[in-house]
Amino acid sequence: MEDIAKIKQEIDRAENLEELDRIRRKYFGKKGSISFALRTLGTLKEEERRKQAPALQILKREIEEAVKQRSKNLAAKEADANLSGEWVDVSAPGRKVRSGHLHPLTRLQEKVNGVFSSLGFEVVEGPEIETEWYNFDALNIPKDHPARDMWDTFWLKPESEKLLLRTHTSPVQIRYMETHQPPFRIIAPGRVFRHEASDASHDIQFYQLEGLMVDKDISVANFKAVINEFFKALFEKDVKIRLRPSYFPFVEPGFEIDMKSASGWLEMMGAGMVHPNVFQAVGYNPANLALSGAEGWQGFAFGIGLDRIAMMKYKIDDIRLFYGGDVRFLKQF
Ligand code: YSA
Repeated sequence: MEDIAKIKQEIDRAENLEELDRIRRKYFGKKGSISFALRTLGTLKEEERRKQAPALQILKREIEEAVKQRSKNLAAKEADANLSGEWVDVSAPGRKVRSGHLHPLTRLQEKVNGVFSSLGFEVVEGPEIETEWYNFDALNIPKDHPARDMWDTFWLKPESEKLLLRTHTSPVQIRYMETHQPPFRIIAPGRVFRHEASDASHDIQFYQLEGLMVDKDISVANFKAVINEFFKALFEKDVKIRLRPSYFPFVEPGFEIDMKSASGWLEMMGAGMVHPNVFQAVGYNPANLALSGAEGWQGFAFGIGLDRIAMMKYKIDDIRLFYGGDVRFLKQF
């Protein structure tokens, strides 16, 4: 008991955690005296061991408890001391937290999706890696057809598998029609890739937004109404657009839509009335236009160049700025 009292005093006199740990090791470390006494218990004669063991256990428990208590007190003291050394200057100017924001093309895509949603279009998606069938054949562009040159293609290895990075979002038309029945209206935004020289209005990757509306008695007039509404809602003013006759194998008739800018007309999208061969490729019965079309399906489709729309909306004169990763450019949005 005398020992216990002495050791406890020693523990209570420890002025910091470091000193306390030194005392703890003195008794409980590998070579500590209490550890040693406990270890040697086994070497004592039975009678002697019976006498000493209970006292030693009491000593061990009491000292451990005393160390624990002192450690708690010292830790609380040290925490207080640390806090009193800290202070806050409430008059100092705050540190500004810099917040990021969406890329201008993502913002534009969200806006465009919103406009088409308000016109009753559902947003769908398709894969960026496509098969030759969806990117070309099902769209009435057979092998060796000169129209394949319009979509300079990145083919994936091994070439025998005929996989490619989609050159336009039009394959989503086929994927959707294969699993859905008309009437419907959809848009499919996404990234496309072309193996072509880049300049201020062309890049090797860019964003398109496919649109497709299929129903009975759909005409170019419906397309014009939708597209006029789209431009008005997006630019929040009347903008000048024009339809130019053009050729895409998956539409008949086909056209391109240009928008007037300060520097002249800029091509924004391709479009047209879905070709009967495309409807046949997905198992739809196409309308016979010669017989007024009442029995079959008709539809219009379009593919908007989203980067070009963004260039017009945000007054950007070089498409490559979108992909340069220059923070000085991105910060302006
Ligand atoms: C046509 C008829 C339909 O029924 C449906 C869709 C289409 C569009 C067709 N799939 C297509 O890709 N046409 S396109 O080659 O003329 O591209 C469409 C739009 O993408 C262009 O009007 C232009 O705005 C944009 N574009 C084309 N090449 C580009 C580009 N934008 C940036 N960089 C390029 N290299």
